[in-house]
Amino acid sequence: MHNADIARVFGEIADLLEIQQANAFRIRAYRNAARVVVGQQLDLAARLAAGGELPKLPGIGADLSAKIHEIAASGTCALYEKLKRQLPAGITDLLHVSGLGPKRVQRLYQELDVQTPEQLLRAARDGRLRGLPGFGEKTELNILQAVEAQLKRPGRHKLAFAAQYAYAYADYLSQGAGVGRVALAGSFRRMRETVGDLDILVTAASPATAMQRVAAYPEVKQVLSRGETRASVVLHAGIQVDVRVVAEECYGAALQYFTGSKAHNIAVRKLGQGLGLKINEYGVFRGPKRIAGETEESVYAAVGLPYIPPELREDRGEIEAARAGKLPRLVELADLRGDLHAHTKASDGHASIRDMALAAAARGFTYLAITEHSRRLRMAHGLDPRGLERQIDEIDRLNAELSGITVLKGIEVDILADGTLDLPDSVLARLDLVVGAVHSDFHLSRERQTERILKAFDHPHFHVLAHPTGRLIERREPYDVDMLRIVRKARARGRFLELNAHPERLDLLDTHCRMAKDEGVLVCISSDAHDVSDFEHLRYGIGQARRGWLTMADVLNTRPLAELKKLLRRAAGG
Ligand code: DGT
Ligand code: CA
Ligand code: CA
Repeated sequence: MHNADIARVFGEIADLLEIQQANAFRIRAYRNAARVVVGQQLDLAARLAAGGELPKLPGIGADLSAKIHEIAASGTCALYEKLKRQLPAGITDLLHVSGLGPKRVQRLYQELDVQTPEQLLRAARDGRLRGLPGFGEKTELNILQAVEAQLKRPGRHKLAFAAQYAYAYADYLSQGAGVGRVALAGSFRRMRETVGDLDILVTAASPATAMQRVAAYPEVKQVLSRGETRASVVLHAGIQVDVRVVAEECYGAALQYFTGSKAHNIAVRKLGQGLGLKINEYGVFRGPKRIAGETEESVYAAVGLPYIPPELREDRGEIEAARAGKLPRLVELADLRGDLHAHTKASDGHASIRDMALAAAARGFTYLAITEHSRRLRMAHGLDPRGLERQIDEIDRLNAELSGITVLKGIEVDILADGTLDLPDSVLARLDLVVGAVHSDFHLSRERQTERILKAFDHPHFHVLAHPTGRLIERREPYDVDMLRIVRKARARGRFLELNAHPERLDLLDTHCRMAKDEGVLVCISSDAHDVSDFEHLRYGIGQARRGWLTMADVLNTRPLAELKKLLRRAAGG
């Protein structure tokens, strides 16, 4: 049991309670517990198993603590089992169909006995949804399309979810007798937003001993195949892991090979062929003679290239750029000077402004923008003008007292369907930073959705477009917009695009980052933190930015505060 497994049980409990329309506070308590548990660095189950105590966790009292003990020990808890007896297993999958909330899921179950996405698809195709109260023909069509899209998607895992298992397994393997190096390769190393499976490379004096350890890992549910130097296993979390054991001198060639992407490898091998070289996972060969392979650098050098960072290895022009000496110097986590999107208790966050600011300062940040939701988002306790005015005053007082970090006054204001903003100009004018976001009317036509955002860019106080496509990874498709028009308008008006680093979002997409860079629009990499631990999200945002070829110069929040303020003022003036 890892933290993510405990969190998954809490998340399922919250989903099931939600379908039963239980008390909202109770549901929130379980959602909060899931979030807090998954955000812990310490492996809770391991600590308990070793006879340790649970650390104090925010919002987790005696009852939830007892449940953590129960789940850590047995994989489940009595409440979860009880709820699963009341509702069919798998019904929570329906909540992940875009456009279906708990009320609709319950109605579908009660009226049509729909329990799975497949059954939902059939019911929608037969036109049985439109008769239900609150559904209608248009809703039926939207649900049909959403469920079709969901069923078509191959089962991939979000990067941040996979990371919990990846590092734990790699650690375990590296503690084996005679094990040299352990590296995570594949799409995980390339920081793709989702991974199909994990690929782990191990060097070991004795492959047989290493292989035994691979299969003996307690998290392994099933061994799919096991040879002398390779194995594929499935973990209890449902993730497949491919492990390869190679000799120490092959490490570089093997790492290069198993990092991929396949398309990148094919292009590198072709370059090698042109030079009379053969490249495989054991090394680079001229005839029978091995000329490189100990390090990745040596493999690239053999074909006349500098080292190419894994995030670029997609055969999207990186080889040509490398040949021409034009590889970008990619942005790094340490380049960020601050964060421009965070929530506090005042809307749907969980910490005070002060605690968020101190946590940001502890990471070495010199500024943090507080950007609560605006009033339209009632579910998230969005602020009305008076609430925002109060927060502005609070931030002024706090800034007078804090040193080393500046709290910027911001908002994540809803862009309404007609392109106007959800708060009056008079209060927006008092802010350092206006982040605008689409949180409603996802189904507008491409033309109208694009116009809506372009119009928001014309607003005199607008700065940053938050999570520009609105997609939720593996859960909600992006809304339909013309991104090139948006990028060009941002350029013309001096606006910025956010790369939201929340593990569910990673939005801008990598290709859009590159488009923004090519068009000269700065991207800000933002955590969307709802708690002090959420600045960790930025790691994944940086990965996505690097996949989008961004350098330090392409990123807004690598700027020192004074320069940032100048850029924001210029945007507002333009
Ligand atoms: P994924 O797992 O779908 O997220 O994507 P990858 O890139 O991790 O793909 P995977 O796990 O099938 O293979 C890992 C790496 O191994 C891949 O990126 C490149 C290398 N590889 C796998 N199969 C081949 C192949 O047939 N030819 C070459 N050149 N490389 C391969
Ligand atoms: Ca893989
Ligand atoms: Ca694989």
